[in-house]
Amino acid sequence: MSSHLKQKFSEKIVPHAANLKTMINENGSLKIGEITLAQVFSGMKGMVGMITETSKLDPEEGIRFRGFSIPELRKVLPKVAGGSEPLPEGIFYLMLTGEIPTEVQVQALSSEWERRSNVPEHVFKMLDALPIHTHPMTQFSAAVLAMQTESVFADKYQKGINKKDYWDPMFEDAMNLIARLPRVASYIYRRNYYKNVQIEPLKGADWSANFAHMMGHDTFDVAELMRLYLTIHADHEGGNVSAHSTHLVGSALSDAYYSFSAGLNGLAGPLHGLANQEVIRWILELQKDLGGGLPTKEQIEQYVNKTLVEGKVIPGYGHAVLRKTDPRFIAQMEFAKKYMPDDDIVNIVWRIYEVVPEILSNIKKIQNPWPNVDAHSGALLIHYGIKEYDFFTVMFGVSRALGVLSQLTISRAMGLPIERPSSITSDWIKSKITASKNKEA
Ligand code: HAX
Repeated sequence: MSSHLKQKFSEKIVPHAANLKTMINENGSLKIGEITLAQVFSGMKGMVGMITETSKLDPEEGIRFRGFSIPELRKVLPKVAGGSEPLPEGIFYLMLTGEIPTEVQVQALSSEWERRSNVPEHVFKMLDALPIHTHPMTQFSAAVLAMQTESVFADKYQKGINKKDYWDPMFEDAMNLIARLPRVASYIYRRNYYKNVQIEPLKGADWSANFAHMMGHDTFDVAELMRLYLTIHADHEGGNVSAHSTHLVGSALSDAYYSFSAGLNGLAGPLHGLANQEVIRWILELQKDLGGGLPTKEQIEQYVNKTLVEGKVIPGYGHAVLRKTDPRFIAQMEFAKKYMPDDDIVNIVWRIYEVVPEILSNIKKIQNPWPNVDAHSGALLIHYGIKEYDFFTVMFGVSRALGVLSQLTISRAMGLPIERPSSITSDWIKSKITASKNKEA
């Protein structure tokens, strides 16, 4: 065992997986839901179809990580000296083991990630070969894939490994990949926006502070924002596109690099993670079109209606599961109230929040008129000079790795099988409807 965390994970997961097997053997025929035709055509909303241990989303209350809400985690997870935001190392520990770590355990994890953070040279060469206009998310996903050369899982599988031990090399891959992500992401950032002038990592820093440092934004406040940002974006149960794609690809025993790269490709969609870039793009356009400064509520209202008439979505609003304001939005709002209450863009975000829910709730088809995590995040970054908004989803991706890779490791320990749901044709449905009508007649 190379680390305390690995030892702890193994002690918890091995008996847990065995207990689950017994539970399923004894209760496998228990019905936990019914599937309607409407659900099949609604992107499988509300269908229960997979196990995710790391977090659970409540439509009214928001996300809970192993039972802890975001406000609770901001209180109980370890922080740096003088800081008030949680270290994302802590949420990773929690998601893997179900326990809140101590400060010492979190520091040990920071040090372990530092030791594992070396990125092979070919990854940078590959990035440098891509045209500079390549979207940062494409670069990020390609870099993760290029690092697949380092997969311990793929290597062990080729050499022949017992199924019951799959989780061990997957744990190694998850830890190595997470450790390397800030270096890769900041390389892309500096390549794209700072003429490829790169900044060497800090020694002895936590994961978030080091990321901010390598991006070239080196103040205590930015490191605090980074800690909050990387904590709250980490996981949102299993059905969202990035988590589900990572899980699906991993179920074929593709290693962590293949699986997470797939997850990133899903995160890059504008209805999912890319919404954080779209929010800022939309706000900046709104501000420009309305002559700059802080627009009035009436002006914002008109602009929102114009966007809707053009057949576009209001980015940062709505959610497939949530039915209330996202607690991740609230957490960021609280941060902004503390650090930047007079910032123009932040105030536009707050004014949009006063206007949009009422407009969207008057549109019958929209299930959730409230803001999601992406409605606020960009404004905080811009305040600190991180203005390159097409990079924002990369930062989301760095955080999302914590959730989906801890679940991937758990999935291998639980021996979850290859995922293979059934699909149907519309002819099949028509014949089913006819048969049911004939039965009634
Ligand atoms: N603006 C305009 N129309 C919206 C809308 C919004 N913010 N939210 C939903 N709608 C529309 C949908 O496009 C859909 O219209 P059609 O039937 O014409 O296709 C209808 O309302 C019903 O949608 P829904 O059932 O309420 O929501 P979905 O589960 O289908 O979609 C989305 C959820 C998040 C994709 C949706 O709310 C949306 O497009 N929001 C804007 C983009 C966004 O902020 N995405 C980020 C979501 C959070 C996340 O994953 N972050 O990473």
